[in-house]
Amino acid sequence: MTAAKSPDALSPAEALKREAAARALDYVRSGMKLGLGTGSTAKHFVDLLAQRVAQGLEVVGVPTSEATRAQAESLGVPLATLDEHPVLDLVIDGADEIGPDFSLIKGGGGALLREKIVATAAQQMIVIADASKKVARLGTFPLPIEVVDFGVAAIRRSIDKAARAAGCQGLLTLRRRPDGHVFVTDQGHLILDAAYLSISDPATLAARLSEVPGVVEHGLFINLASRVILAGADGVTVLDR
Ligand code: ABF
Repeated sequence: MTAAKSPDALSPAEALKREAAARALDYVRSGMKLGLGTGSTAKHFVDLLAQRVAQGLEVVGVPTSEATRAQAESLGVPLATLDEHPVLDLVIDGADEIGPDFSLIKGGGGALLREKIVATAAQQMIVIADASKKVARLGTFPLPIEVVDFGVAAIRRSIDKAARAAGCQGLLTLRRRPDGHVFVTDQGHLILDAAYLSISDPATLAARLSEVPGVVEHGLFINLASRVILAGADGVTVLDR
């Protein structure tokens, strides 16, 4: 793995993510069992956490993806599995959109299933992001829906029906990797990205999608985050629910 860039070399957008990640360290204490998120903002957090670990902070991390596992391992952050620590003190993770009541869209990085399992196992979830992720209504970012690799055409139809019942309609696109191959999650599933554009009732949509056979998980995180740390041009803001 290449060495992390020094903060001076970061683009303005990356610098904001790093600022949010740095503030999250204020909430980490020695002895904590920590869920480690996925994505570019969470990557900054793991990088900064590793620096504290090197200085003597004692924590154990449970990664939400193979990418985060590899990063944390390479930086010397002690890791464990969720089976070893089924209750975590805190998870720090990024998000694709942060809506009212801290409802979230997550899964742009493809790790939503493990992220949701880890967030549910944690006593507290802190979301770190640049301020552009905060929105008045969820849905501009396509909603990732993780499905099994069987009967995808039928699953799509069921998802459409369930979404319509929650007031949402939009194209479902099978996610592909940059090389054109179908994207497969760490758990061996596929992802359909749903372009709903506007989700007026995230809780109802979440409930409807969860009822669809073949849907393993979706990227709506409802009532999971309790604190959001946003970094913008005017500084870092900590919001609590
Ligand atoms: C993960 O990383 C995902 O749930 C979310 O999709 C993404 C956010 O990525 P980034 O921090 O790179 O914007 O938390």
